[in-house]
Amino acid sequence: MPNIAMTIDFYYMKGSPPCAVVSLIFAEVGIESQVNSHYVNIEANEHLKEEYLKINPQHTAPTIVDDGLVLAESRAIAKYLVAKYGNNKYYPQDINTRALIDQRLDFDIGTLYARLGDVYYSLILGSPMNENQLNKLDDAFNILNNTLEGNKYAVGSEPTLADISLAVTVLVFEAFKVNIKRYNNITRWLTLVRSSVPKFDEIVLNYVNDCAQIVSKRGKST
Ligand SMILES: N[C@@H](CCC(=O)N[C@@H](CS)C(=O)NCC(=O)O)C(=O)O
Repeated sequence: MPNIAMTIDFYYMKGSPPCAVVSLIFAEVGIESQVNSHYVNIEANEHLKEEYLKINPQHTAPTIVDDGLVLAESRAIAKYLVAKYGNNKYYPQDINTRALIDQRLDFDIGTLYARLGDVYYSLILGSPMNENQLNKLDDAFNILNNTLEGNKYAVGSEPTLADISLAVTVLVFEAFKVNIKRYNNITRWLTLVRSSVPKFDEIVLNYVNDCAQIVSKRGKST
């Protein structure tokens, strides 16, 4: 286990895919036992309380505080933890490999996960997905499916942060009953990532189940 002097404070929300990415990285780099988790209850608006805004004015989770460093944004946190505690396993130092990993991470957060957000908000507001949203979703899946054509993982022949990040997003889509089976490469790759990143299912499925419950609960109450 990497030697860390202090505990890392981890502010998280239930059912949050970005928090799932960070939780999984804690486990993968072997520092889970040194993490001090703080649940931020979004339903009680705890993320908007002064105390939390002092830590993260962006009022999002995940946020970590590690030896005085305050960091928000799940993918930035993931890169930091892997670089600091994981000897760059999942984020190799080769410039071209990193550039491609960064590209996939940006595609995830800016396109695939963003489109998941559109679907998610429609669902919790109780409105059906409109055709434009569905076409955009299909477009994002096709881009990922094409990226994976002839490739074992999202970048290269070993799992990286790109796979962890994208696979969490795709698994959440599945929980929303989006049928991913017709995207052959994604289906094949998701199975591989789930079996080759040791704690993937153990950590991520809890978040996915909570996320699905929140959607069905809020969908019904509107
Ligand atoms: N891009 C951010 C998104 C984080 C995010 O939006 N988290 C949600 C929970 S899933 C949140 O904190 N929502 C409360 C808010 O935005 O005020 C990341 O990857 O960390």
